[in-house]
Amino acid sequence: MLGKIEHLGIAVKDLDKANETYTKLLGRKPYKQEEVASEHVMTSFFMSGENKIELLAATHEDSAISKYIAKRGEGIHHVAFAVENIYEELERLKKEGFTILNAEPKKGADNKLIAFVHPKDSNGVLVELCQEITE
Ligand code: CMX
Repeated sequence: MLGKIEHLGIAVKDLDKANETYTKLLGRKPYKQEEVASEHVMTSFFMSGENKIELLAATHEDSAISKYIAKRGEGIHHVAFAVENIYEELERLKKEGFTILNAEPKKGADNKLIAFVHPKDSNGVLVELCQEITE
């Protein structure tokens, strides 16, 4: 079973400008900025109450974020759900017929193991599973 919404991912063209906008909007600064080289993204994270927002900007033209913005413009890119055991959940979702975009979970931003479900299988929403890395 999936847990709480861990964060919302928002695709942005210019991370510095978006940081300024979201700092004004939320009334607080990002608590961290982190590059995920394997995904060709630079991210920044904000808390709003108990909720987390991730801004994502492409660092390379091959990034999923560049393609997304070229096709659909800036906006909500993915919804991430916390899971306790990502391997078990991926097996469950595969059996349910969802297309998993990663052969294996991989290390994402903010100390998480992550994997994605194809948006075509979830009503146009890219779903991310994320499990806290504890060791
Ligand atoms: N949400 C909803 N739909 C999306 C989407 C998204 N984030 N990204 C792409 N799509 C749609 C496209 O609009 C397109 O729809 P149409 O067929 O109706 O035109 C379709 O999916 C195919 O899109 P595409 O541009 O041809 O892109 P690809 O098929 O090459 O890749 C996807 C799409 C989702 C498989 C790929 O982006 C992916 O593997 N994403 C997971 C990894 C990722 O997003 N990494 C960046 C974030 C990393 C992080 O959070 O750290």
